[in-house]
Amino acid sequence: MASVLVSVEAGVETITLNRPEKLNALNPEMHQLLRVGLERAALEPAIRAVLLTGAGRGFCTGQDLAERDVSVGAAPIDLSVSLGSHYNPLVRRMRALPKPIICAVNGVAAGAGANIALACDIVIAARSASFVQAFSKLGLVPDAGGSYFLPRLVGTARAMGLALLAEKLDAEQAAQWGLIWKVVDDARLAEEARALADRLASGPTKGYGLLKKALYARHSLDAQLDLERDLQREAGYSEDYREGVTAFKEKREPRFKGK
Ligand code: LHQ
Repeated sequence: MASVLVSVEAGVETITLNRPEKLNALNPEMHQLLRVGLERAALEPAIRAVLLTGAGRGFCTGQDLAERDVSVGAAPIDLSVSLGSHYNPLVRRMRALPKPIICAVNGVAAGAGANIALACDIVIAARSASFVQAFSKLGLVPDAGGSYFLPRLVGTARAMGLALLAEKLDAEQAAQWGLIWKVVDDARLAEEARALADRLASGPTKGYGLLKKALYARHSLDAQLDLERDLQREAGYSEDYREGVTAFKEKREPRFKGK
């Protein structure tokens, strides 16, 4: 079985991290498969939403620590190499994908695994799932976007506590703090995540891509207003805008084509 499974059904590309015996800790092969999966999502118009999840009892525990030789006498490891070649391009690719990415956090999300979840556009978690900024336990700093996402999502005080203490934050608390969108019962996670993905995959895909650009931009109000104007111009030229307005006037549900 591949260490990352990719399947496409009804406009949704599902990417499943699949090394359950290691709680889906990431190795170079997984990064490569993730890259291919996300590139496919970017290129294929038939894919209108991505659903990211993990197999087994973990979502992802970040970098595979077994790959790091830290024995006495071993050469020091330049960790910037794997950030530069794998993690940073992954997070950039996720944020730049002009289609929504839903993350279904099925279990523990630790280290870079937690922050890859936070890089998704909507995160729903099983009640038994948890988030751990495990980095400081290893003497490291939050990476894979963590130092950016955490203070913005939960404020500096909570971000600091999470990063310094590296304690597990349960899914319920994560939702209460605004780190994630919502929590569902374990038995309902797959179904709820799929329903969300289906809903987004039948939405105005072009508009979603533009709204990602707007919400992830970090500008002054002045520059943001200009950006909104430019993105709205583009959104207004879409077929889906016509359909949305027509459906409103005809008092029916819109049938978006994603164009
Ligand atoms: C693992 C891992 C793992 C290998 C569980 N590696 N085997 C990014 C890029 C570039 C540079 C450097 O850093 C980074 C950032 C990072 O992501 S560094 C890694 C950060 N992650 C961690 O520190 C998490 C390490 N894992 C844990 O602390 C525990 O596994 C947690 C608390 C997540 C879960 O604990 P348990 O439920 O008790 O499970 P377990 O520890 O027994 O894990 C099950 C197996 O998975 C076990 O293998 P084994 O062969 O003994 O059954 C673990 O060794 C393995 N595993 N995470 N990251």
